[in-house]
Amino acid sequence: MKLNLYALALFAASLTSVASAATSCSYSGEVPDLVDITIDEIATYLESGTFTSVDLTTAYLARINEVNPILHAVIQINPDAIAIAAALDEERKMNGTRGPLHGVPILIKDNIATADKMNTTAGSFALANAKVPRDSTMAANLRKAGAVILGKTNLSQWANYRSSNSSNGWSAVGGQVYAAYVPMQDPSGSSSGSGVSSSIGLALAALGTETSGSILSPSQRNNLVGIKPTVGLTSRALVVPISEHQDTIGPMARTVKDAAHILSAIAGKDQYDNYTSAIPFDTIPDYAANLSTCGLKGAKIGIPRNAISYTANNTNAPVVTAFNSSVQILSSLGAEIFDNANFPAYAELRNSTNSTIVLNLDFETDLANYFSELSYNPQDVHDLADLANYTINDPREDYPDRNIYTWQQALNRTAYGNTSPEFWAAYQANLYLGGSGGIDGALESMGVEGGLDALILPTDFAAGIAAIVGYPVVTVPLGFYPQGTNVTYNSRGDLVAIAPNVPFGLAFLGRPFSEQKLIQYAYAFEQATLVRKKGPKPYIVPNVEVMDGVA
Ligand SMILES: *[C@@H]1O[C@H](CO)[C@@H](O)[C@H](O)[C@H]1NC(C)=O
Ligand SMILES: *[C@@H]1O[C@H](CO)[C@@H](O)[C@H](O)[C@H]1NC(C)=O
Ligand SMILES: *[C@@H]1O[C@H](CO)[C@@H](O)[C@H](O)[C@H]1NC(C)=O
Ligand SMILES: *[C@@H]1O[C@H](CO)[C@@H](O)[C@H](O)[C@H]1NC(C)=O
Ligand SMILES: *[C@@H]1O[C@H](CO)[C@@H](O)[C@H](O)[C@H]1NC(C)=O
Ligand SMILES: *[C@@H]1O[C@H](CO)[C@@H](O)[C@H](O)[C@H]1NC(C)=O
Ligand SMILES: *[C@@H]1O[C@H](CO)[C@@H](O)[C@H](O)[C@H]1NC(C)=O
Ligand SMILES: *[C@@H]1O[C@H](CO)[C@@H](O)[C@H](O)[C@H]1NC(C)=O
Ligand SMILES: *[C@@H]1O[C@H](CO)[C@@H](O)[C@H](O)[C@H]1NC(C)=O
Ligand SMILES: *[C@@H]1O[C@H](CO)[C@@H](O)[C@H](O)[C@H]1NC(C)=O
Ligand SMILES: *[C@@H]1O[C@H](CO)[C@@H](O)[C@H](O)[C@H]1NC(C)=O
Ligand SMILES: CC(=O)N[C@H]1CO[C@H](CO)[C@@H](O)[C@@H]1O
Repeated sequence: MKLNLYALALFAASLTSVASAATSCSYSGEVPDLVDITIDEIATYLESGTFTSVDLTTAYLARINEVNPILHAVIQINPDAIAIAAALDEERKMNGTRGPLHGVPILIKDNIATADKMNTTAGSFALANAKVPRDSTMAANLRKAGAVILGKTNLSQWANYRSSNSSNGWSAVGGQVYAAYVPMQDPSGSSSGSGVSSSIGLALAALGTETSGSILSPSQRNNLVGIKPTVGLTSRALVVPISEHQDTIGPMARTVKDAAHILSAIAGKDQYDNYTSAIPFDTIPDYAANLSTCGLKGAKIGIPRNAISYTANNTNAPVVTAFNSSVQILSSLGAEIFDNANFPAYAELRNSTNSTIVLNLDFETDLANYFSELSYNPQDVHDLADLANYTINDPREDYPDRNIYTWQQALNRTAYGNTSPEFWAAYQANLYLGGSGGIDGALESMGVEGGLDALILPTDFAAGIAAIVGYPVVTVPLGFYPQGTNVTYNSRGDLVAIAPNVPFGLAFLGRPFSEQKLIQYAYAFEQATLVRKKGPKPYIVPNVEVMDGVA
């Protein structure tokens, strides 16, 4: 592997210095490095026969073997990956291509179930060797599009719904994930391994899941584009849940266009998840088509400045500075900016514990439903009480050091589950706080006919309000903490949370099912800034490249 300490030391890191840094181009020959290659490029090379899907899959597996002993980003490799790639190569020869994902290796988070030789554990031994009756719809949709499911990514155990004393990216089954921009870097979570894998090319990209921030946050910390789709655009069937009202599955990729290709492949109505019946169109858009560098022209973009004022502090000051510079860039690209498009009830939202109630009660119901769907349940765990007991008694689960505070909070409630009256009141309050008191309120606040098109925020501040109403957010690289930033650690003191060269993002928020617009805006911003390409490089990147194995 390359330990890129030179790059780490060299690069200055404010948005302005990033924008003026020389374009680095580290290709050796015609084919781009796997840390940079895109889906469209892979499709061209597979079509021309420059390399095969077997070559590509072999290279990614070697890359995982190089760095996983240090980064623990991948929890499990699909033992059938090469055979699947070979079949897809054969099919391409005989019958042509299924589409842009044909033969492309993708990793999926270990809470997205597959009915194959792999485990789906959410990082817990409580689910070791459990079986599901069929693939999750996400896995099935990827396979249908021709993707090679290369393996599963490590994660914050139970998607970070267990402990008040754990660390991002830790799971009992997979160990501790580290990100690749700074040694010992906090990968954020809970889609930690998905973020790290995508950032250094352990697969073309990865799927993550989000309840509140679990795609957006690791995407920004790993210098990625992350799409957190509207709840209901992507099916949650046979995905280990937290909350049916907030959970959603989306792509984490190095470019907007790659993320868009993957979203088109996974989105759609599903008989196994009736929230998908809210999708307002009959055919899923080709989100990667028609992307234009002029895509921000005429877009009406609001800034909920009150959310920034409430959240800004000394630590995140460089993020706010870069955000303010990005507003100039959006203007210069033709966007019409509306500052102080504030969230009307933001002060109430910050006082509210309604979201804790919704998640506690949804988790009880939805977790029990997931267990009930297993076709083989070797640990005989059926509900949250069983899971708490299991976790306390299996020393590999690292209890009591990593406590089960969140579960105890849920079990301590007098109400049980999401059909209780307490649940409904809290959920209705959330719909107000995130909707007319939140995102809808901000979009309508400027007296513009039809409302604004979207809102922007630093990704740091964007997840919570969209989470409680299930609205979409797209994050795109914005900048890096500059040299001179004080190093801060996570609460356990074992991960570097903030330091020079740690990446952060810009978030576009919008109405339900407005992904096409948000993707278009993110694309225009990405193409104008190329923050990921021009900024500091990861300190650790695997060496193996696809052409190494091609005779
Ligand atoms: C090609 O398509 C035909 C007709 O759909 C199918 O029977 C055959 O199995 C396909 N071949 C491969 C290699 O997938
Ligand atoms: C599933 O996970 C358990 C626990 O880590 C492990 O013992 C078992 O070998 C795994 N199964 C496969 C097929 O990887
Ligand atoms: C969706 O499915 C769940 C469980 O299968 C059921 O309880 C609920 O009533 C359904 N909702 C709608 C809107 O059909
Ligand atoms: C988008 O792209 C498709 C296919 O490339 C094309 O048929 C369609 O007309 C385009 N739509 C718009 C609105 O530009
Ligand atoms: C500053 O705000 C960030 C969110 O951007 C938060 O994670 C962090 O804990 C805050 N730091 C302090 C010292 O309050
Ligand atoms: C938020 O809580 C504080 C402290 O309890 C209280 O003083 C304040 O009025 C509350 N604000 C709103 C908007 O509810
Ligand atoms: C839930 O939100 C509503 C609306 O802001 C508020 O009146 C209520 O106090 C909140 N409840 C809790 C438990 O935070
Ligand atoms: C708790 O777990 C232990 C050990 O796994 C088991 O023997 C016991 O029966 C469980 N208790 C309950 C109440 O489920
Ligand atoms: C939290 O974890 C730290 C680090 O392992 C440990 O020292 C501490 O005792 C734990 N705290 C609690 C309350 O469990
Ligand atoms: C749950 O209730 C027990 C017993 O009253 C208490 O000791 C504990 O602190 C509570 N835990 C949480 C997370 O609320
Ligand atoms: C870093 O920490 C020192 C000591 O706490 C403080 O004086 C200084 O202002 C901090 N620098 C930045 C850039 O926050
Ligand atoms: C594929 C892989 O590298 N899996 C590893 C995940 O992490 C556990 C615990 O650190 C290892 O035992 C596995 O080998």
